[in-house]
Amino acid sequence: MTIFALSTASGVAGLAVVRVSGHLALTALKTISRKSHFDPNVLTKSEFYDPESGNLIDKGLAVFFSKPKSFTGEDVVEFHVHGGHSTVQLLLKSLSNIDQLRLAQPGEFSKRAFVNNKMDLTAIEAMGDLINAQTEIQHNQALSQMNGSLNKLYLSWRKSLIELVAYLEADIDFADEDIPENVLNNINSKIEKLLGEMNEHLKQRNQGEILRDGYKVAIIGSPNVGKSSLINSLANRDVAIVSDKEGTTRDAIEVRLNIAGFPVILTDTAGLRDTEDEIEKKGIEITQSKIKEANLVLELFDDPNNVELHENRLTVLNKCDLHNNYKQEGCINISVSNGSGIDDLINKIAEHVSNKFISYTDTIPTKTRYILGIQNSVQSLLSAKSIDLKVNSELMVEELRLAIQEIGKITGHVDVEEYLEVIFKDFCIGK
Ligand SMILES: Nc1nc2c(ncn2[C@@H]2O[C@H](COP(=O)(O)OP(=O)(O)OP(=O)(O)O)[C@@H](O)[C@H]2O)c(=O)[nH]1
Ligand SMILES: [Mg+2]
Repeated sequence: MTIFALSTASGVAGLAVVRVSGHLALTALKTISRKSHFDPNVLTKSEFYDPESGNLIDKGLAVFFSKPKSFTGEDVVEFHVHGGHSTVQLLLKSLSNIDQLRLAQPGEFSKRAFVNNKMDLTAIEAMGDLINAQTEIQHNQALSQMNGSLNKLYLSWRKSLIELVAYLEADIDFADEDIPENVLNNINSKIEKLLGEMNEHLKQRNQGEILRDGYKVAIIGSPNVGKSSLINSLANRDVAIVSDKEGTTRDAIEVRLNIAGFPVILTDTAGLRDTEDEIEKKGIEITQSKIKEANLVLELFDDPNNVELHENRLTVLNKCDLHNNYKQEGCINISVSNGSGIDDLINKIAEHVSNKFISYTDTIPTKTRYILGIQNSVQSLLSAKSIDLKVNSELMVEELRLAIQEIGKITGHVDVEEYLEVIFKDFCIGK
């Protein structure tokens, strides 16, 4: 089937792009444009007509990409028309009236790109991340992954594993063949090397989580120190109720911010104190769990005499305006009321989050799916390592196969034919 859909956001806009993919894409374009020829890759001015009524839909531009040189790997056509509901609806209706054409399902263009080997799964997922990226670092990460940084890494592991299996298979099936001694000796050290690389990669999962879910900063402290005032000030809008009554905030209130290009989630929490109030108690339990989850705890005080410095916490003294702009050593001194020190605080948060990315590379596991696949692969490699090659090489092959499968699932390659190819290529067994 040839599929079509509006590829730009719906709504009133200067332009809208409707994409068509499949063997009838060019036919659809010719039908609607009433033109008999389109050069591939050339944006061409055209009028578009409803084939049923013969009415003009719009004047716009069209481009045809001949397969396989297109996003999906199939023939693709793009209609560039004026944005807006009626034009787009008329064009979609005209397309749906053409035989063998139907509206695309969500993600169907990308799925076809994957099926036609235009992109691996990590690149496709990165494309989704790019579209959803809110901050610069998320953008950069998505772009690099879309351009194949992760795919390259996972493919290199997969290739090494396939080579290992190929060598071992050759040993099993062709025991008389001369397998170079050094190849057999190297197998364990190759497994060891892969394990090292995978574990190193897994260590960066924390960065992947931050990019995906945001760097979590919990604002905690006694009641009334100004936690809600601070979150409102940082968010630039009123997200939390502020009052001089102690114990105002009960639920945790989250705000997403972009700090120095990083996604940051700030959480305002219920003030910590002993209380008999059941609801407030619940709120304090939530605060405790937010402290555990947080990448950074920002502890707020409003009285220099109460300040306690905790390691691994950012200590902030608020209401400095009330203390003649008093400055406490070891604290970030701020006043939400007059705005002093707020920039210092933002810089400090930025410093903490960017420190997490000091060893940042563009190959970090950005999805739980990747992490699980690699963890399973590591387990299989550990089992393989523990097997004596001379006693049970078949079992070792089995474990390595599992590892290959796990990595293959991440990128979307799971093809057994590949082992055979390597055997024939490296060992000339067909003789
Ligand atoms: N003078 C002064 N007052 C402040 C400052 N920041 C907050 N306040 C006041 O302190 C009081 C408490 O502020 P909140 O932001 O509600 O405090 P909280 O920590 O969220 O309190 P709970 O939700 O009860 O835990 C309010 O009356 C604020 O106006 C400041 O920098 N200077
Ligand atoms: Mg509050």
